[in-house]
Amino acid sequence: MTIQTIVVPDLGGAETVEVIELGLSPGDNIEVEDSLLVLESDKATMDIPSPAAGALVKYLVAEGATVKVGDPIAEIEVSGEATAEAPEVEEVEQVAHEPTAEVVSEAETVAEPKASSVAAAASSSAEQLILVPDIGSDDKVELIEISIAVGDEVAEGDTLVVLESDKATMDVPSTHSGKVLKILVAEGAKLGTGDAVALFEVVAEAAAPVNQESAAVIDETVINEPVVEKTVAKAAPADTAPDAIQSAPGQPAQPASIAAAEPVAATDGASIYAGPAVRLIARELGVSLSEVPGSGPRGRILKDDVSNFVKQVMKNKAAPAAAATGGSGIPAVPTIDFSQFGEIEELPMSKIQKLTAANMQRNWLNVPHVTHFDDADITELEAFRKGLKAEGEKRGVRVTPVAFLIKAIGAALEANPEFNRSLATDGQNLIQKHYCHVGMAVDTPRGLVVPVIRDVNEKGIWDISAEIALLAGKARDGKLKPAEMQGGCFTLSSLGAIGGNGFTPIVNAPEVGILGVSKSQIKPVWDGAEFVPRLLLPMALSYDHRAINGGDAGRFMTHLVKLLSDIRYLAL
Ligand code: CAO
Repeated sequence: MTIQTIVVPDLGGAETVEVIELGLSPGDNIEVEDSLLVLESDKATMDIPSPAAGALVKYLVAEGATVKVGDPIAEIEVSGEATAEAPEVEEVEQVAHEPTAEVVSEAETVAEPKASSVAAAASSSAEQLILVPDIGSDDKVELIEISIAVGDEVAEGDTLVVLESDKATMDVPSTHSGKVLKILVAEGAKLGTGDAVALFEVVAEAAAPVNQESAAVIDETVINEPVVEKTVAKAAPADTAPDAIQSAPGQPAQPASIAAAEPVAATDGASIYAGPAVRLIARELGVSLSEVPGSGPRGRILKDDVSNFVKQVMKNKAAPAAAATGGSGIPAVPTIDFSQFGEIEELPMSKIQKLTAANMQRNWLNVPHVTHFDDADITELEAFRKGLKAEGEKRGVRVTPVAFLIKAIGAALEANPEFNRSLATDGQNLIQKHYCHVGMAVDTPRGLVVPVIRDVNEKGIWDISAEIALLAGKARDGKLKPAEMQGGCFTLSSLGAIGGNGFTPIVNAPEVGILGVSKSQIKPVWDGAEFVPRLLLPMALSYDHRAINGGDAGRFMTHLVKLLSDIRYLAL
């Protein structure tokens, strides 16, 4: 068993970088050039490829650690042919601890061009091939604009060229600072990750190892080939030059995939702030990273973000109606990581809340709603109701305006049978009900429930009042039986005890109408001679416009207003 210690390769100028992703677990098999881990400088994200095939023994760093060139980062148990080169492995371990001294000697074993490379490193400048960084896709895309010219001084991060896919345009930033010696592409060309864009003259200060690699790569005969492949072929053939592979400090910085350093709100994969391993996972899972909120530093998308996003999507599919995302072809509400704005807490929804959410969404999406408003003058009704107080106490029954509303609704339904119908699911028929059960929305700590008072037209105010108290009590105690919540023809939602001038209730389908009642208030009303104070009850009647016409609603509401304004009509 031969253990090879992998060290941080040349970073193309960056002195220290952060370990942002450890993509493997101990024991995972890894091939040459597979991503081992991801490092990030303040400018770029770099995928560090494995220089050897084998199995990961362990990482020697943790996510979040800061490392520099030559630092040991992982141990690999090298497999097969690579194991035969055990002595070289040992050497690498030394290199890991003495990077500066060993870089040159290791680099000298890399390939023939090393002599000229070292010479280049010794001078004040060197040639550097500039490649297309990771564009988030394996496809080649069209070059639509060249933003540099020969002779230009270009800073790292400056736009070199603009690429355009069928989805987006993307600026390709320069991975190095330097002077443009040669442009290797033409507008209209198709480019992909790793393709050469230009040849730069770069300042050589920290460039020795890079330039050794560059010198090996810069070859007029191969210049238009994807350079990543050339790099592998020349510097790291697993079976022909294992010693070169093990020269981790001399490995090129170029294979590192580079993503935009700043989080950019974008719709294309290229300008999304995510490392290559995350991009790979997203591609494999078919996840568009533009929809995934990043929880890493500066909004970087982590693997966990992708898996959480997938989990969330699956959950939403399992319970689509209760989810915050759309259905029926309606665009989904984006998943937001609210913790980026402040402290949050996730509260589980009760069963009732989930059911209510599902029902409300179903009804809101299925029913074309119209809401009709009016006020009922309940001055006399309230005077009468208050007069019942003493008798109510004797009977042990509290009479509230809700009892009169339910009684009046029953009468209005009888007089306006359009509201006591449901649409047949075949869409061809209406079902007329010859019974009159009225649902009453009850606000409980566990959520909204709607017990049903049956046959309201056969009951008087005392009975209805007693039933309201009984059902509301059961609802609040969570003791309602399913049968007590079924069979409603119409629903009353009274917020009168809570407050408000008005609201538009959502029809409780397959019912076709619902009455929303707000708080009664004394208002000045013109009686033909003067303004008089009257107690007005604001009411809103929402209805399903597939089953009910505006005229039907107007008649129903006018009838209701008449019944409540003069309750003697209720006795007729
Ligand atoms: N205007 C002014 N006062 C009103 C009123 C109105 N429209 N309706 C009721 N009140 C007063 C009553 O007169 C009573 O006061 P008094 O005891 O002084 O007479 C007090 O409010 C009683 O309120 P209550 O809530 O105990 O009883 P209720 O019969 O009015 O209501 C119920 C019962 C179950 C409808 C109610 O408790 C409830 O849960 N309402 C919320 C319904 C809801 O959540 N709707 C929204 C659904 S959509 O999200």
